Amino acid sequence: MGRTVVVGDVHGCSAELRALLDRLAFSRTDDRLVFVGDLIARGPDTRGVFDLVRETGAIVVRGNHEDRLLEWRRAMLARARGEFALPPDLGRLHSEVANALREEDWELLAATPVTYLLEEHRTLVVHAGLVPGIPLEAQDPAMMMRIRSVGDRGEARDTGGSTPWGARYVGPPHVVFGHAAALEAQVHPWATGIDTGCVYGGYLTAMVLGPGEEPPPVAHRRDVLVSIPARRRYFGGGVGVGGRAMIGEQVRMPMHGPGPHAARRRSRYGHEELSASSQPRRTAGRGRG
Ligand SMILES: [Mn+2]
Repeated sequence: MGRTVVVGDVHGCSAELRALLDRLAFSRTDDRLVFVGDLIARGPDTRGVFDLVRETGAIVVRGNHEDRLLEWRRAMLARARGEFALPPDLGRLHSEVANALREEDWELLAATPVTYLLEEHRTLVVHAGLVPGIPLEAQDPAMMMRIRSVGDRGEARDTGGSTPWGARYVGPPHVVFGHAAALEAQVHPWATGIDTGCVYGGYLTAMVLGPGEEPPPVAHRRDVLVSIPARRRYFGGGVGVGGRAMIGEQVRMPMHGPGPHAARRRSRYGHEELSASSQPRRTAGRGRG
């Protein structure tokens, strides 16, 4: 068995996904690929991402975007059978995705689990996160695809807040998640958020673990993270330039590329990645995922 590569929210950014796998010299025979979900929508090439998932035999954990499409699909199929069903209003963006998906894409989506346990790494992959203090088997799947923060009394919130859920969570297992986009990975003692906003012009980030390796302590967590910059901004979610992570927040920056926030250092893989020192701490943006 080779490495395990867990990839953050792709949102149709197939070119960046290919570039990331190339940079890792990903081996389709030896390495294992896992996605945190939200493969689809907002970006340019959802179909190309599905093709890559099939080519690599990857595991896909269900994101809130996939969940919404599946809910729509279930209702439409029920209607076709003459049953009463109210499909959710998909909106233009998701309607385009729904129309672009092929039968094999739907089958792949329908088979996605809400969580995936990587036993050898003592790590759980989930799209958005867990409610701290609640056993895994008692977690609400809908919230596991949507949680961002916890309130003063520890209650789960699907909006950004001052306390990211990961800051309160105590494992094991370690949790790798996406959904809450920010230019820098979220690094907590027992959780790592790897949605670095590729579709918003940020980065596509992966956690790369060797055989049997567990995510290292906070001080060394970034040693197992590899990021590549987006080729452009595909969706106006508001990644700030100049190092300000404003994804999905009120700040709107002019449309242009990855921008000057891209201070980098060399990782152990010899790749560019986000610099811990020159990036803002995770105080600002939590994306809409
Ligand atoms: Mn999401």
